[in-house]
Amino acid sequence: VSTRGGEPGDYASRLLSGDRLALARVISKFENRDRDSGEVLRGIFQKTGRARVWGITGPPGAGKSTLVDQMVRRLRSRGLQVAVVAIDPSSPFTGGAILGDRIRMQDHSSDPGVFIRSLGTRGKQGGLSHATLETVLALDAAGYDVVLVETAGVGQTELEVLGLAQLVLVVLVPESGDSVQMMKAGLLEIADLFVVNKSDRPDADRLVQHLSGVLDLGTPGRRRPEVLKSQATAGTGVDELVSHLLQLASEDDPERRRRNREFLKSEVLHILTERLQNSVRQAFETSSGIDILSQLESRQMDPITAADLLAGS
Ligand SMILES: Nc1nc2c(ncn2[C@@H]2O[C@H](COP(=O)(O)OP(=O)(O)OP(=O)(O)O)[C@@H](O)[C@H]2O)c(=O)[nH]1
Ligand SMILES: [Mg+2]
Repeated sequence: VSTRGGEPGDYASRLLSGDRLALARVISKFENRDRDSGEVLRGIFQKTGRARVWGITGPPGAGKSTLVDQMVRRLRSRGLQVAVVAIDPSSPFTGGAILGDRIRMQDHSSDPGVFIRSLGTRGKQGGLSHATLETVLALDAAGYDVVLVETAGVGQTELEVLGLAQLVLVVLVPESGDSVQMMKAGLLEIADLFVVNKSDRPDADRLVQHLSGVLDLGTPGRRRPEVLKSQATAGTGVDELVSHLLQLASEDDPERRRRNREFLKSEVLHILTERLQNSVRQAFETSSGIDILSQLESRQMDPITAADLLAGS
Protein backbone atom coordinates (compact mmCIF):
# COMPACT_ATOMS: atom_id res chain seq x y z
CA VAL A 1 0.00 0.00 0.00
CA SER A 2 1.37 3.36 -1.03
CA THR A 3 1.67 6.10 1.54
CA ARG A 4 0.75 8.71 -1.03
CA GLY A 5 -3.00 8.45 -0.61
CA GLY A 6 -3.75 11.19 -3.10
CA GLU A 7 -2.53 9.43 -6.23
CA PRO A 8 -5.24 8.45 -8.71
CA GLY A 9 -3.93 4.87 -8.79
CA ASP A 10 -4.31 4.69 -5.03
CA TYR A 11 -7.92 5.85 -5.19
CA ALA A 12 -8.65 3.17 -7.76
CA SER A 13 -7.01 0.37 -5.79
CA ARG A 14 -8.52 1.50 -2.50
CA LEU A 15 -11.95 1.56 -4.13
CA LEU A 16 -11.41 -1.92 -5.57
CA SER A 17 -10.41 -3.24 -2.16
CA GLY A 18 -13.72 -2.09 -0.69
CA ASP A 19 -12.71 1.19 0.93
CA ARG A 20 -15.99 3.13 1.19
CA LEU A 21 -14.26 6.40 1.90
CA ALA A 22 -12.24 6.06 -1.29
CA LEU A 23 -15.45 5.20 -3.15
CA ALA A 24 -17.12 8.37 -1.88
CA ARG A 25 -14.08 10.44 -2.84
CA VAL A 26 -13.95 8.92 -6.33
CA ILE A 27 -17.63 9.71 -6.91
CA SER A 28 -16.99 13.32 -5.85
CA LYS A 29 -14.07 13.46 -8.26
CA PHE A 30 -16.31 12.25 -11.07
CA GLU A 31 -19.06 14.66 -10.12
CA ASN A 32 -16.67 17.63 -9.96
CA ARG A 33 -14.81 16.52 -13.05
CA ASP A 34 -11.50 16.58 -11.21
CA ARG A 35 -8.39 16.55 -13.31
CA ASP A 36 -7.42 13.01 -12.36
CA SER A 37 -10.89 11.50 -12.80
CA GLY A 38 -9.94 10.09 -16.20
CA GLU A 39 -7.05 8.22 -14.68
CA VAL A 40 -9.16 6.91 -11.81
CA LEU A 41 -11.79 5.74 -14.30
CA ARG A 42 -9.15 3.90 -16.31
CA GLY A 43 -8.01 2.24 -13.10
CA ILE A 44 -11.43 0.79 -12.29
CA PHE A 45 -13.11 0.28 -15.66
CA GLN A 46 -11.79 -3.26 -16.15
CA LYS A 47 -13.56 -4.32 -12.96
CA THR A 48 -16.97 -3.09 -14.06
CA GLY A 49 -19.77 -4.81 -15.94
CA ARG A 50 -20.86 -7.11 -13.16
CA ALA A 51 -23.49 -5.04 -11.35
CA ARG A 52 -27.16 -5.06 -12.22
CA VAL A 53 -28.14 -1.46 -12.88
CA TRP A 54 -31.82 -0.64 -12.59
CA GLY A 55 -33.42 2.74 -13.22
CA ILE A 56 -36.48 3.75 -11.22
CA THR A 57 -38.50 6.60 -12.61
CA GLY A 58 -41.98 8.02 -12.60
CA PRO A 59 -43.89 11.19 -11.77
CA PRO A 60 -42.90 13.27 -8.73
CA GLY A 61 -44.30 11.89 -5.50
CA ALA A 62 -45.25 8.51 -6.97
CA GLY A 63 -43.43 6.79 -4.13
CA LYS A 64 -40.17 5.96 -5.91
CA SER A 65 -37.96 6.59 -2.89
CA THR A 66 -40.27 4.67 -0.57
CA LEU A 67 -40.22 1.81 -3.03
CA VAL A 68 -36.44 1.98 -3.46
CA ASP A 69 -36.04 1.81 0.29
CA GLN A 70 -38.22 -1.31 0.38
CA MET A 71 -36.39 -2.83 -2.56
CA VAL A 72 -33.09 -2.31 -0.74
CA ARG A 73 -34.46 -4.30 2.19
CA ARG A 74 -35.60 -7.15 -0.03
CA LEU A 75 -32.34 -7.26 -1.98
CA ARG A 76 -30.34 -7.22 1.24
CA SER A 77 -32.32 -10.12 2.64
CA ARG A 78 -31.32 -12.05 -0.48
CA GLY A 79 -27.71 -11.38 0.42
CA LEU A 80 -27.09 -8.83 -2.31
CA GLN A 81 -25.09 -5.64 -1.78
CA VAL A 82 -27.03 -2.61 -2.95
CA ALA A 83 -26.16 0.93 -3.95
CA VAL A 84 -28.67 3.70 -4.54
CA VAL A 85 -28.01 6.72 -6.71
CA ALA A 86 -30.68 9.36 -6.20
CA ILE A 87 -30.72 12.04 -8.84
CA ASP A 88 -31.79 15.18 -7.00
CA PRO A 89 -34.73 16.56 -8.89
CA SER A 90 -34.24 20.12 -10.09
CA SER A 91 -37.93 20.74 -9.71
CA PRO A 92 -38.77 23.06 -6.82
CA PHE A 93 -41.92 21.04 -6.18
CA THR A 94 -40.04 17.99 -5.07
CA GLY A 95 -37.23 19.74 -3.22
CA GLY A 96 -38.71 18.93 0.16
CA ALA A 97 -38.88 15.24 -0.55
CA ILE A 98 -35.12 14.92 -0.78
CA LEU A 99 -34.73 15.55 2.91
CA GLY A 100 -37.40 12.94 3.58
CA ASP A 101 -35.52 10.48 1.38
CA ARG A 102 -32.33 11.09 3.29
CA ILE A 103 -33.97 10.56 6.64
CA ARG A 104 -35.63 7.37 5.50
CA MET A 105 -32.48 6.06 3.91
CA GLN A 106 -30.53 6.64 7.12
CA ASP A 107 -32.05 3.37 8.31
CA HIS A 108 -29.47 1.71 6.10
CA SER A 109 -26.55 3.83 7.22
CA SER A 110 -25.21 1.20 9.62
CA ASP A 111 -25.35 -1.51 6.95
CA PRO A 112 -22.03 -1.83 5.07
CA GLY A 113 -23.88 -3.66 2.30
CA VAL A 114 -25.75 -0.50 1.36
CA PHE A 115 -24.32 2.65 -0.18
CA ILE A 116 -26.46 5.70 -0.90
CA ARG A 117 -25.47 8.71 -2.93
CA SER A 118 -27.28 11.75 -4.33
CA LEU A 119 -26.23 13.50 -7.50
CA GLY A 120 -27.29 17.02 -8.37
CA THR A 121 -28.85 18.08 -11.61
CA ARG A 122 -26.62 21.13 -11.84
CA GLY A 123 -24.45 21.44 -14.89
CA LYS A 124 -25.38 21.43 -18.49
CA GLN A 125 -26.97 18.89 -20.76
CA GLY A 126 -25.11 15.62 -20.80
CA GLY A 127 -23.22 16.49 -17.63
CA LEU A 128 -25.58 14.61 -15.40
CA SER A 129 -25.72 11.39 -17.37
CA HIS A 130 -21.96 11.57 -17.52
CA ALA A 131 -21.57 11.90 -13.75
CA THR A 132 -24.24 9.26 -13.21
CA LEU A 133 -22.54 6.78 -15.52
CA GLU A 134 -19.21 7.25 -13.82
CA THR A 135 -20.81 6.96 -10.39
CA VAL A 136 -22.49 3.73 -11.42
CA LEU A 137 -19.18 2.42 -12.76
CA ALA A 138 -17.50 3.24 -9.45
CA LEU A 139 -20.22 1.40 -7.52
CA ASP A 140 -20.02 -1.52 -9.92
CA ALA A 141 -16.24 -1.75 -9.49
CA ALA A 142 -16.64 -1.47 -5.72
CA GLY A 143 -18.61 -4.70 -5.82
CA TYR A 144 -22.25 -3.68 -5.38
CA ASP A 145 -24.46 -6.36 -6.88
CA VAL A 146 -27.36 -4.06 -7.67
CA VAL A 147 -27.28 -0.32 -8.34
CA LEU A 148 -30.65 1.43 -8.17
CA VAL A 149 -30.80 4.79 -9.92
CA GLU A 150 -33.81 6.92 -8.95
CA THR A 151 -34.73 9.78 -11.25
CA ALA A 152 -37.83 11.93 -11.02
CA GLY A 153 -39.76 13.18 -13.98
CA VAL A 154 -39.91 12.18 -17.57
CA GLY A 155 -37.91 14.92 -19.23
CA GLN A 156 -35.11 14.54 -21.74
CA THR A 157 -32.38 14.54 -19.09
CA GLU A 158 -34.06 11.75 -17.16
CA LEU A 159 -34.57 9.67 -20.26
CA GLU A 160 -30.95 10.20 -21.15
CA VAL A 161 -29.77 9.13 -17.70
CA LEU A 162 -31.95 6.04 -17.86
CA GLY A 163 -30.04 4.94 -20.93
CA LEU A 164 -27.38 3.55 -18.64
CA ALA A 165 -29.82 1.25 -16.85
CA GLN A 166 -30.10 -2.35 -17.87
CA LEU A 167 -33.69 -2.38 -16.68
CA VAL A 168 -36.10 0.48 -16.19
CA LEU A 169 -38.91 0.35 -13.67
CA VAL A 170 -41.61 2.96 -14.14
CA VAL A 171 -43.57 3.81 -10.99
CA LEU A 172 -47.08 5.16 -11.46
CA VAL A 173 -49.94 5.90 -9.11
CA PRO A 174 -53.68 5.31 -9.62
CA GLU A 175 -54.08 9.00 -10.50
CA SER A 176 -51.49 8.71 -13.28
CA GLY A 177 -54.13 7.60 -15.79
CA ASP A 178 -53.87 10.75 -17.83
CA SER A 179 -50.12 10.73 -17.95
CA VAL A 180 -50.10 7.38 -19.73
CA GLN A 181 -50.79 9.44 -22.84
CA MET A 182 -47.83 11.70 -22.13
CA MET A 183 -45.60 8.71 -21.52
CA LYS A 184 -45.74 7.84 -25.16
CA ALA A 185 -43.08 10.53 -25.48
CA GLY A 186 -40.45 7.97 -24.61
CA LEU A 187 -41.03 6.36 -21.26
CA LEU A 188 -43.23 3.68 -22.72
CA GLU A 189 -40.40 2.63 -24.99
CA ILE A 190 -37.78 2.22 -22.32
CA ALA A 191 -39.92 0.67 -19.56
CA ASP A 192 -39.16 -2.96 -18.78
CA LEU A 193 -41.61 -3.13 -15.93
CA PHE A 194 -44.42 -0.96 -14.62
CA VAL A 195 -45.64 -0.78 -11.08
CA VAL A 196 -48.80 0.96 -9.99
CA ASN A 197 -47.87 2.11 -6.50
CA LYS A 198 -50.25 3.42 -3.82
CA SER A 199 -52.49 0.50 -4.60
CA ASP A 200 -54.27 1.24 -1.33
CA ARG A 201 -55.96 4.07 -3.21
CA PRO A 202 -59.01 3.60 -5.42
CA ASP A 203 -58.65 2.96 -9.14
CA ALA A 204 -55.32 1.13 -8.99
CA ASP A 205 -56.83 -1.82 -10.85
CA ARG A 206 -58.31 0.48 -13.45
CA LEU A 207 -54.88 1.88 -14.25
CA VAL A 208 -53.40 -1.62 -14.38
CA GLN A 209 -56.05 -2.59 -16.91
CA HIS A 210 -55.71 0.58 -18.93
CA LEU A 211 -51.94 0.30 -19.05
CA SER A 212 -52.10 -3.39 -19.92
CA GLY A 213 -54.38 -2.50 -22.79
CA VAL A 214 -51.93 0.05 -24.12
CA LEU A 215 -49.02 -2.36 -23.72
CA ASP A 216 -50.90 -5.14 -25.47
CA LEU A 217 -50.68 -3.08 -28.64
CA GLY A 218 -46.98 -3.78 -28.33
CA THR A 219 -43.75 -2.30 -29.53
CA PRO A 220 -42.15 -4.35 -32.30
CA GLY A 221 -39.08 -6.21 -31.12
CA ARG A 222 -39.80 -5.54 -27.49
CA ARG A 223 -40.96 -7.86 -24.79
CA ARG A 224 -44.26 -6.67 -23.34
CA PRO A 225 -43.55 -5.17 -19.93
CA GLU A 226 -45.54 -6.56 -17.02
CA VAL A 227 -47.70 -4.31 -14.87
CA LEU A 228 -47.52 -5.00 -11.13
CA LYS A 229 -49.07 -3.32 -8.11
CA SER A 230 -47.46 -2.18 -4.88
CA GLN A 231 -48.08 -0.33 -1.68
CA ALA A 232 -44.61 0.86 -0.84
CA THR A 233 -45.50 2.30 2.56
CA ALA A 234 -46.59 -1.16 3.70
CA GLY A 235 -44.02 -3.05 1.67
CA THR A 236 -46.76 -4.90 -0.20
CA GLY A 237 -45.89 -6.22 -3.64
CA VAL A 238 -42.21 -5.34 -3.33
CA ASP A 239 -40.98 -8.91 -3.12
CA GLU A 240 -42.76 -9.80 -6.36
CA LEU A 241 -41.29 -6.69 -7.93
CA VAL A 242 -37.76 -7.59 -6.93
CA SER A 243 -38.22 -11.21 -8.04
CA HIS A 244 -39.46 -10.04 -11.39
CA LEU A 245 -36.54 -7.66 -11.91
CA LEU A 246 -34.01 -10.33 -10.94
CA GLN A 247 -35.67 -12.70 -13.37
CA LEU A 248 -35.60 -10.14 -16.20
CA ALA A 249 -31.98 -9.32 -15.40
CA SER A 250 -31.03 -12.96 -15.85
CA GLU A 251 -32.48 -13.07 -19.37
CA ASP A 252 -30.73 -11.89 -22.47
CA ASP A 253 -32.49 -9.03 -24.25
CA PRO A 254 -31.20 -7.75 -27.60
CA GLU A 255 -33.09 -4.49 -27.14
CA ARG A 256 -31.35 -3.90 -23.84
CA ARG A 257 -27.97 -4.48 -25.47
CA ARG A 258 -28.87 -2.07 -28.24
CA ARG A 259 -29.93 0.54 -25.71
CA ASN A 260 -26.67 0.15 -23.83
CA ARG A 261 -24.63 0.48 -27.02
CA GLU A 262 -26.49 3.69 -27.90
CA PHE A 263 -25.86 5.04 -24.44
CA LEU A 264 -22.13 4.34 -24.59
CA LYS A 265 -22.00 5.98 -27.98
CA SER A 266 -23.70 9.12 -26.71
CA GLU A 267 -21.39 9.21 -23.69
CA VAL A 268 -18.30 9.22 -25.88
CA LEU A 269 -19.93 11.94 -27.98
CA HIS A 270 -20.54 14.00 -24.84
CA ILE A 271 -16.92 13.62 -23.78
CA LEU A 272 -15.69 14.69 -27.20
CA THR A 273 -18.10 17.62 -27.36
CA GLU A 274 -17.01 18.82 -23.96
CA ARG A 275 -13.34 18.51 -24.88
CA LEU A 276 -13.81 20.40 -28.10
CA GLN A 277 -15.75 23.14 -26.33
CA ASN A 278 -13.04 23.47 -23.70
CA SER A 279 -10.24 23.63 -26.22
CA VAL A 280 -12.05 26.21 -28.32
CA ARG A 281 -12.83 28.27 -25.24
CA GLN A 282 -9.13 28.19 -24.41
CA ALA A 283 -8.21 29.06 -27.98
CA PHE A 284 -10.33 32.20 -27.68
CA GLU A 285 -8.05 33.28 -24.83
CA THR A 286 -4.90 33.13 -26.96
CA SER A 287 -3.68 36.06 -29.05
CA SER A 288 -4.81 34.49 -32.31
CA GLY A 289 -8.19 33.73 -30.72
CA ILE A 290 -8.58 37.33 -29.65
CA ASP A 291 -7.62 38.36 -33.17
CA ILE A 292 -10.24 36.06 -34.69
CA LEU A 293 -12.84 37.47 -32.31
CA SER A 294 -12.12 41.06 -33.33
CA GLN A 295 -12.27 40.10 -37.01
CA LEU A 296 -15.65 38.52 -36.32
CA GLU A 297 -16.82 41.70 -34.64
CA SER A 298 -15.70 43.89 -37.50
CA ARG A 299 -17.34 41.50 -39.99
CA GLN A 300 -13.99 40.78 -41.66
CA MET A 301 -14.43 37.10 -40.86
CA ASP A 302 -17.53 34.92 -40.81
CA PRO A 303 -18.26 32.43 -37.97
CA ILE A 304 -17.76 29.34 -40.17
CA THR A 305 -14.27 30.45 -41.17
CA ALA A 306 -13.57 31.26 -37.52
CA ALA A 307 -14.70 27.78 -36.48
CA ASP A 308 -12.50 26.19 -39.15
CA LEU A 309 -9.51 28.19 -37.94
CA LEU A 310 -10.14 27.39 -34.27
CA ALA A 311 -10.75 23.69 -34.90
CA GLY A 312 -7.48 23.51 -36.76
CA SER A 313 -5.51 25.34 -34.12
N1 LIG B 1 -50.92 5.91 0.35
C1 LIG B 1 -49.70 5.61 -0.04
N2 LIG B 1 -48.75 6.55 0.04
C2 LIG B 1 -47.51 6.23 -0.38
C3 LIG B 1 -47.19 4.96 -0.91
N3 LIG B 1 -45.89 4.95 -1.26
C4 LIG B 1 -45.41 6.16 -0.97
N4 LIG B 1 -46.37 6.94 -0.41
C5 LIG B 1 -46.24 8.34 0.05
O1 LIG B 1 -46.09 9.20 -1.06
C6 LIG B 1 -45.26 10.32 -0.70
C7 LIG B 1 -44.14 10.46 -1.69
O2 LIG B 1 -43.29 9.34 -1.58
P1 LIG B 1 -41.80 9.35 -2.12
O3 LIG B 1 -41.28 7.97 -1.92
O4 LIG B 1 -41.02 10.47 -1.55
O5 LIG B 1 -42.08 9.62 -3.66
P2 LIG B 1 -41.02 9.93 -4.81
O6 LIG B 1 -41.60 9.39 -6.06
O7 LIG B 1 -39.68 9.44 -4.42
O8 LIG B 1 -41.03 11.51 -4.85
P3 LIG B 1 -40.00 12.48 -5.60
O9 LIG B 1 -38.62 11.90 -5.40
O10 LIG B 1 -40.19 13.78 -4.90
O11 LIG B 1 -40.42 12.52 -7.01
C8 LIG B 1 -44.78 10.06 0.71
O12 LIG B 1 -45.58 10.77 1.59
C9 LIG B 1 -45.00 8.56 0.89
O13 LIG B 1 -45.20 8.19 2.22
C10 LIG B 1 -48.23 3.97 -0.96
O14 LIG B 1 -48.06 2.84 -1.41
N5 LIG B 1 -49.47 4.38 -0.53
MG1 LIG C 1 -37.78 10.43 -4.39
